[in-house]
Amino acid sequence: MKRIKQYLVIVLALLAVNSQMFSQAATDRPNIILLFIDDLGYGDTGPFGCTDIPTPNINRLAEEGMTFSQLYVTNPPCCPSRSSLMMGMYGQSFGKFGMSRGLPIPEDKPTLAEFLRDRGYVTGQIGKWDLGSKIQGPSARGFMEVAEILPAFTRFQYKTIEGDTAWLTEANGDQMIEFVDRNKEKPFFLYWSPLAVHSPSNNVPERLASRTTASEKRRDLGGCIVSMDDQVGKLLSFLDDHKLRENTLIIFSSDNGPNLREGGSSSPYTGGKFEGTQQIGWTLSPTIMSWPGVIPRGKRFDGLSCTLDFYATLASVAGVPEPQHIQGVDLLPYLTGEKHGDPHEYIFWLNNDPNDPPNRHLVAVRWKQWRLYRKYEDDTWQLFDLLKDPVEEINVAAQFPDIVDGMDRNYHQWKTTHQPPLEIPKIKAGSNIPTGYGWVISDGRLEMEHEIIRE
Ligand SMILES: [Ca+2]
Repeated sequence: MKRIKQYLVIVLALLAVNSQMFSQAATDRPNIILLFIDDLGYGDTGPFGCTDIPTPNINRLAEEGMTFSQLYVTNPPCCPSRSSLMMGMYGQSFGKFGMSRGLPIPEDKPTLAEFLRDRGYVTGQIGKWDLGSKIQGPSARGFMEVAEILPAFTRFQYKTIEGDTAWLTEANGDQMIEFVDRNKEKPFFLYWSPLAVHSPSNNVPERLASRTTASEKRRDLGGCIVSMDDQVGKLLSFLDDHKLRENTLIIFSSDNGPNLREGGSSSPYTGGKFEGTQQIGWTLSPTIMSWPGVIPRGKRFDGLSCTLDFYATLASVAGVPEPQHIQGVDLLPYLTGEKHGDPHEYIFWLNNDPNDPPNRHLVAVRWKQWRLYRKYEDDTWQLFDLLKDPVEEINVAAQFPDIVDGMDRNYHQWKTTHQPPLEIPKIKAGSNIPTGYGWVISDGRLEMEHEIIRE
């Protein structure tokens, strides 16, 4: 704690310099809020067809923005997905081919948070980090205000300072308001990456679960989703009350598909965590972008896109050229109607880390309505027409050999961009965010203490 207070003093001085430097140039920049939910399935919120879990606030976000029907994570699950998001790169480009927790993200390229910080944004993070090596925590890789981890005694239950039991997701909503309130005069970038709605859902309070009409396990998951939706509502109300809504771009998305064992759904597709990692629902993210006055209201975008595009899009929103390493596409011209079609002609997957469990191995390509798939590199390709067969039951590879060949050729071309798999350094993976009720305030270059494991 003493260590944090020391940093606080140093950092406030740095912030004062920063705000002077950027206050002039940054006044017209919109605020950015990225809500990156954990294990939220494509079929588990209202805008994407869910009817048994009420999500009025996410519905409102969709009505005030655009939904994405074909936006993917390229590197499932949690850790690789977040690593790719924060770098704007396929994980394979920096040697990450599976879960590989503890593998560093590149040091020679800016994270999304570092990029926006260096262009005058106050950057804030709340919740789960789960990327990079242990010394690459959020305070080390660009986040200037990081909410401490509340002292939880189950995954989602924690004790308040007064000693009462409370629900973590609801506290996260309050933390979002704290951050926005503190920084509402400046351009800010808030990254909420909650533990919600990851398993386990079984401790969810009855007052939340009773708001859904879902049954069995899905009822508990539904309660967790309802709580997450409440926080979106809390955030929207605060932005409204302070007249910030028009000047704030909100991106809502998920780090991978639903947990099927918790009753999650990727309807109308199939797939998800554990038994469904070979179907498309494992990598399809229910995504919304809302920026009133810029992004059209209530429309759906069907172009092929992925979470790598968030970095490129946010660079564009910040009004500065994206760094050269970015492999994503600026989505804004597609949303405003200047461009049409697929931002990506192809999207690729290759999860073949030898340490990953068998169910997580996956090789796939998306092109037009087609999905080319195999579990291991030595397997024969299968081909699915997602327009006619969204549940991927009919392999049509034999009927369309030219399509298989073309997608295979592009897949091998993509593989030439990979770096060899990296070794995980002997530094323990895991969160280095302190436990407590406050915030770590820094310049986003904090060298956190870390534990070295010696061989
Ligand atoms: Ca996840």
